[in-house]
Amino acid sequence: MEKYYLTTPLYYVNSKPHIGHAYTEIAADTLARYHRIAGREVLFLTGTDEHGQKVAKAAADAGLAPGEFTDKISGTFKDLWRALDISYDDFIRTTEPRHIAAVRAVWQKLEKAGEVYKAVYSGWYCTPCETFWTEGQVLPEGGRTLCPDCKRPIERLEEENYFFKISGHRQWLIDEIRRAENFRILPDTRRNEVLGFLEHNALQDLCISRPKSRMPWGIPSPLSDSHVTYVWFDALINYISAVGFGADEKKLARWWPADAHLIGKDILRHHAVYWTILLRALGLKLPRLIFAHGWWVQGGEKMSKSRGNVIDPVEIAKTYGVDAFRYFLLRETAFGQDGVFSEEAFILRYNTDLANDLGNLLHRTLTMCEKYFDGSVPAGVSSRCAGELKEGVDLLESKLSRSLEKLAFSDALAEIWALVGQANKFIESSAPWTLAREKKTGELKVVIVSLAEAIKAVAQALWPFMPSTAEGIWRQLGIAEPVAKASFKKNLWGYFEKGGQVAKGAPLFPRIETKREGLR
Ligand code: ME8
Repeated sequence: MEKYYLTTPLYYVNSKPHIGHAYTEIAADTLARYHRIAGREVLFLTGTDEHGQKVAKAAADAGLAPGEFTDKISGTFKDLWRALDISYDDFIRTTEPRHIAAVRAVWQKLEKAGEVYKAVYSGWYCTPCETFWTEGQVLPEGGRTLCPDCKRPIERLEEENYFFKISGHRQWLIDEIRRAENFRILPDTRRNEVLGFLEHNALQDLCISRPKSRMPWGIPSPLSDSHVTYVWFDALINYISAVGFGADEKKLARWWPADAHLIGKDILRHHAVYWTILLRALGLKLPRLIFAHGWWVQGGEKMSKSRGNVIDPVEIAKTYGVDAFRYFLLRETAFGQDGVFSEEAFILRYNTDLANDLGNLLHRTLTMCEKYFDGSVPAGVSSRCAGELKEGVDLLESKLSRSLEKLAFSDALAEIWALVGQANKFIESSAPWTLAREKKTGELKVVIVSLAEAIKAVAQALWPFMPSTAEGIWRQLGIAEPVAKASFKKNLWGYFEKGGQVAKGAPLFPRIETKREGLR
């Protein structure tokens, strides 16, 4: 069976998750579900990044020992993923023994290969970004020195550390990115950003440790009792520690390289430059794809807990439903671009796309099944007697796979909604109420069967995005879930040739009339 290994970033556990984290997770979940029903064996990895100065500080602020604090916050991520129907296969925490062992194995392998050395690090450090900055990169402002990325104050460090030799890796990486065969960076804007960085900067060897005396909350280096691993160097290794690096060669060979690393554009360089070079130094293949999506912004700034401009995904999902939330995030903006979350925009999409277009299509169709055929999809309509929706149904799966191959979630949803729109128009143009009045039962049957076939196809295509909605539609159409999932690739017209019994339920998406108090 073909495999598909996909990962999300490991989120810092300095505070509970917001919609930015939910976004990456929902996109990854959609992709994982899509590849599963397309017949692949999927490994969907997510988890939490638990070491480093930022987390240690958050624990101290909360008055808890780091381990106690990270257990608690890591748990809130797991709870949210459960609430949002995230079907991850593995959740890795960087404090787990399997990960710690792999990080230590990486240190040892690099040392053996002569890739690490000790020297004095003299430069700057940004704790919110957990990033080292050189003198030339930082922003001096009014007597303070700011991080060039997040624009917050940073501290000066002068300490003995270990370095990983990366300066000689520039040219092959540029060549690989340009070739874009086995290793791709998407979208193109991000690929160009990485190429620009590599072409205009000399690579500086990467500092990969912190002195234990200053920052004890990290994985001890096997090379020195007085150093722990720099948090980014620790965290990136998760993508191989979870698949057995240093412990289970067979598992590693089965899953590596990753098919897709989904990340936000904030951590592109760490993945596209430092991670790829580390892989090369370890003799491992590069991932097939790094996709850096855009940000949810609020008040012109990236939504982030430390800026205090976050929206709580739990609240949104509780108020409007998990699937509506999943739909909005993936439909509203193209995956590579930034998006603005507003409740007005959310309600508009909900009422237009979900309540009106999709909800009404199902409701009207099932009402006609009840009214004209005793609650059934009538039998006896040959699949050769196609009906005008057939072409849209036949093409849906290939359109979907073309869009999802590029992680164009919004386009994929637009394709599905094009069929929904076509089906709604078909109801108007075929006027089944007239056919019923004029007792044209044969024609009426073709209309109802066509609509049932189209809705079934819509639900199948929708399942990766909105699993419980799709399952609800199958239930109302009287289709068993395993049958619907198994037949995804052969999403063929003709399922209702023998008819079927429907079970109309409550509307899927009751209209929202008023905006809730208190949300922006
Ligand atoms: O960077 N919009 O963790 P993190 C969209 N631990 N996505 C957002 C977002 C926003 N406003 N805010 C966060 C780290 N994200 C490291 C990663 S990986 C080995 C280590 C999402 O908790 C997006 O995926 O800061 C981003 O890259 C990630 O959360 C950063 O999460």
